[in-house]
Amino acid sequence: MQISVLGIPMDLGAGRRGVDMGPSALRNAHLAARLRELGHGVTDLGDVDVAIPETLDKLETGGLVFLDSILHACQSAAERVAALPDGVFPLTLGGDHSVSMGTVTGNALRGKAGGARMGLIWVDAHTDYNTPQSSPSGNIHGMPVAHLTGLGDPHLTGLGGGWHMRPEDIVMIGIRSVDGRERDLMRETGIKAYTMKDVDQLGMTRIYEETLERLSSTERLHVSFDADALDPTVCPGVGTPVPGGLTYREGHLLMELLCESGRVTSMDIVEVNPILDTRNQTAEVMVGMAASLLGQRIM
Ligand code: DIR
Ligand code: MN
Ligand code: MN
Ligand code: MN
Repeated sequence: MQISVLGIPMDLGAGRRGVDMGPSALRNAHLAARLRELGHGVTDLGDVDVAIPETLDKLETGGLVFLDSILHACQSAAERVAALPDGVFPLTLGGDHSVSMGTVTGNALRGKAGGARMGLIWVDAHTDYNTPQSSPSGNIHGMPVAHLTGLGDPHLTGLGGGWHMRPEDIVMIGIRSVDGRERDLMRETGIKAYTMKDVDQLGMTRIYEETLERLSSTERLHVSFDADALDPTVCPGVGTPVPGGLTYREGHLLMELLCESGRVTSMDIVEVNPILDTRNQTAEVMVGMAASLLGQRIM
């Protein structure tokens, strides 16, 4: 397979600095070499241009912090991804999770004017379903899924032209931190969220099987993997660590099974923060997750 790597070095949507260095940390963890070892062709497209926060006025449109610059970076990411030829696997590197408003949109629009019916597997400690109104932090990285489904700030929901995710085409895995009003919004949608309780109780294999069944009428699948889904002992280099996360093996098992499904056509790796990390461990773990999704096997 041909894999195109695209970095979106943006930390404008997060409360803490440093995830703008995520793409660099992932490249340093031998991302391309690991994927080439699996027999893939890898092209690194470099990075999307992202504004430097120190050059910006914090309060932009509508009182949302850095809204204009986030919108611009997401738009560029969406255009770059949408322009990739069919059959290429886009591997997009964040950046904070607001980059996925761009990458998911770009992947849905790829090869299909008006947007494909794409399933979204959101691997995260958080549901990222805040709107500007519900958010206690005001950080846009806690809001991408809401905006992908058309809820929230009109500039951000406008990203895909008229395209939006159907809530029933979204499955979240690893959830253990949801804000009060965000929980109410989640309850009103058809989004399926597998919490850590579900992971403990059902096991990852059953969750995988249910997820595939649930998304069976979509054309293709996108995996958006927030490093904070994994336990902080596995991935310490994240801005909002939450105890009780996915184990190293649960993460790999999910990626291995998704690979076997043959249905995943794109992936994001987001929220890797080298400033908070221990010797680039988090980037190395996340490169391993990408390798498992793209065919690495134990035997
Ligand atoms: C929190 C944290 N729910 C917020 N969200 C994070 O700010 O909206 N998402 N960290 O990854
Ligand atoms: Mn997230
Ligand atoms: Mn998260
Ligand atoms: Mn939209």
